[in-house]
Amino acid sequence: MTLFTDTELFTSGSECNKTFNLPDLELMHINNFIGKEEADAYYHALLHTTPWKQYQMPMYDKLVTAPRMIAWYGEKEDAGDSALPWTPELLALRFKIEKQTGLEFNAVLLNLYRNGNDSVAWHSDKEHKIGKNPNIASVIFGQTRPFRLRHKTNKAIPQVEIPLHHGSFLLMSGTTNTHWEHHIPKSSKEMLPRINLTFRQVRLQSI
Ligand SMILES: O=C(O)CCC(=O)C(=O)O
Repeated sequence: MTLFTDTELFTSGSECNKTFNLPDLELMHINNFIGKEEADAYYHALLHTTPWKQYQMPMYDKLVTAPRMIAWYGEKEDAGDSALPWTPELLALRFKIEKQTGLEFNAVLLNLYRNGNDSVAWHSDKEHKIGKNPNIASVIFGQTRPFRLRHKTNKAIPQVEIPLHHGSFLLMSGTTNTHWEHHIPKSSKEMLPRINLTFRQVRLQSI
């Protein structure tokens, strides 16, 4: 796969880390969680060495190809037989996130958005695998894309949009995933690849 690699174009963001005072929403957002040079190195390593796969997702009565590529890592006993073994890069990121949050994670989903056509539709993460009020910790490398959140039932609550920059960190915790959905929209602008890593707490036994 040939992809753009010019990370000089990536911005790490300079705005302050914001707190969001909205019902049922618990977010921790940190810009520059990983410095530019280190973020560039992670971006290149992950882009070129990850065995990216197309993902077939069920939609109504058929399977459709998701508009992004994925890779799934973790211990097989927690994350299932399809999970790849942890790599040194992913373990280093996991430990950094665990230190930041005081939480433990045992699996990570990598998403590759190759360009502006790639996206993720409005959804919340499946509860049967990650528990009712899961903690989901993301690290982002590459193209800044807007991350949108909307309340599932109370449409009077404004949507939230966070531009997630190269090297940034976002934790969704508490009731966020139960009451809010999130989404990365498509864009008609020319876009470089974006890699998102979502660290999760999975328990196969609870299914
Ligand atoms: O790419 C992102 O920031 C979001 C990824 C996501 O929604 C997911 O993996 O469920």
